[in-house]
Amino acid sequence: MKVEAKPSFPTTTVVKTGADLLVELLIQEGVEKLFGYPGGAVLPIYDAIYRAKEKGAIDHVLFRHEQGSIHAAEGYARITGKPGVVIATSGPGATNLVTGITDAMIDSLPLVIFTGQVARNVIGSDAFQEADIVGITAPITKHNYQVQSVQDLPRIVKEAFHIASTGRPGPVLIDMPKDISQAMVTSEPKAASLNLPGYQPTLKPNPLQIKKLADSIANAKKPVILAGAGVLHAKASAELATFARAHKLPVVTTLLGLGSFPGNDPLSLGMGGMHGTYTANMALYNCDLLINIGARFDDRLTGDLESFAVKAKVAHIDVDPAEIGKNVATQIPIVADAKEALIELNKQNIPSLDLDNWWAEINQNKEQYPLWYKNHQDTLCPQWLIEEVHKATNGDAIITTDVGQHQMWAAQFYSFEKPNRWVTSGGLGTMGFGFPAAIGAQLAAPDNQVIAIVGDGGFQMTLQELGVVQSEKLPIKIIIVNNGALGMVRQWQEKFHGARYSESLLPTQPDFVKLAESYQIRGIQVDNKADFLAALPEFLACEGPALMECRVPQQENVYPMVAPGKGLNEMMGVKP
Ligand SMILES: Cc1ncc(C[n+]2csc(CCOP(=O)(O)OP(=O)(O)O)c2C)c(N)n1
Ligand SMILES: [Mg+2]
Repeated sequence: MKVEAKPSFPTTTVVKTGADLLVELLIQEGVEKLFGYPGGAVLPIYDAIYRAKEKGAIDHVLFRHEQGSIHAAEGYARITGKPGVVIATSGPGATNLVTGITDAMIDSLPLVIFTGQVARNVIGSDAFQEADIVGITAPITKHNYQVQSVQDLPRIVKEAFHIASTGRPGPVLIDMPKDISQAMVTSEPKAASLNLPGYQPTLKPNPLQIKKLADSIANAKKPVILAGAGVLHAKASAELATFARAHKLPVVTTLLGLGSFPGNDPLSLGMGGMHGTYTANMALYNCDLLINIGARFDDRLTGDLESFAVKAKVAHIDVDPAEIGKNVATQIPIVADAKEALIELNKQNIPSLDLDNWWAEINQNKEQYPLWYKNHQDTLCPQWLIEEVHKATNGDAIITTDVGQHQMWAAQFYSFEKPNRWVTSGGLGTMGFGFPAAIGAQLAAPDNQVIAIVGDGGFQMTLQELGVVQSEKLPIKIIIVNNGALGMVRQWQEKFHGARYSESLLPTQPDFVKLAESYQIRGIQVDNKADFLAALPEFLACEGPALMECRVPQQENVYPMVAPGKGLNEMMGVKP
């Protein structure tokens, strides 16, 4: 491929610009949707998008803020397993992506992000809208690039999609100086081949380690599986179910692992961790063999590490070797893709286990200490409303959330029976994630019911994306759990800061119904059970988008809870 240095004098042999080449490469990668926002440094790319869009070769969704575009791309990636592709301009456009990039990194979501950059000859001169996005994102991307020659573009794009979506998925950023996008490509580029000797994720488990785990299972009296998002990334739910059922193993899921194993299965103990079930946490505390499949022993899951799984031998299956032994000493490390490991485990000849005593202990906890809440007569209880949404959708809707109390209630009370129905910001805990993520999920799954369950606080961080719902005519349903507060902060202040509600109450709020209506979205407000039940069927069934503001009591707390610094065996607020 030859490159003409001076773009202003195209020769007759010019076939396309660097930007056209970029868009072509995206189409070759199978990209159907771009999530983005234009600006000076990406004008050539938007010109190329215009041409490709006219031919119907690619679609672009215009957001109202770059943060919205990247959370939507995360929602798209979570539902499809394919990289979400984001475009933003240099400087403020690029820095507006930083929260989403960090979110995708910690929750292992595949993204390929293109940022515009000032032309190479002014990089480092504090040029207009210049920001060192490669430097800024070095610790929050799986990999990043700045393109130095248009000839490198085919290779870089190919590598970026490969790195983002293989092994432990994550975000990859490509910084595109404007002169590269404008460069004239004078002959057809050769297709790039992958050559990444330093990046070879281990997918197949070591057979000796699998055998060691099988032997440990055969000898276990109190085994438990901890299923994390790695099971979902590896599309290994069926293999997990076969494994658990073959040996009658109890299954705890992490917050991000919800749906990797059916929440209504008798073998399911529900979610573990800070707001997990008492049964799940006591099983993690008392087990003698902990089989972690694709979870990263996050502190919200483990509680105090000093008392975490202290009686157990720990096996950890993870495609990212850096996760194994990071927080919890691990006796059986297995570096592998969760599906590959489960396929091998399912071939092992493990004698049938006698777990009757273990199950008796677990089932007694299940019976005596289920998730609970005070179900007041008429008051619209947030936990109850989530149970009603579950009933009305047969547990089949895609649920996205913001971060806070409503997120924990959704995790607790919308029993996830199927994989890829749950889109939440786990590791970073990003308020404002839920609504734009729902947009991405709906674009990924146009025929699914998508419900964004958001907080009154979080929704106000990204509600500008109502404009996208309006323009794209997306049938998203938005449920605002309005407690007039930054509820989770209020709860911690109540419990741990002497009920001094410092800056956590939201006494003034917009009229959410009018706000929705101003975007031609149906809006309704309810504040009691009867009105909620009367409105719900039509709300869910209506063809277009709709927003329901649910006024719930401010003082409601999320229970049970492992207080900060406490162990999983020290839960407060379990059912009396
Ligand atoms: C971007 C961001 N800022 C601050 C926080 C800290 N934080 C965690 S939960 C929460 C309150 C969320 O309020 P709301 O969205 O109304 O949800 P609720 O807890 O009331 O259900 C805050 C401020 C955060 N997680 N993310
Ligand atoms: Mg709130």
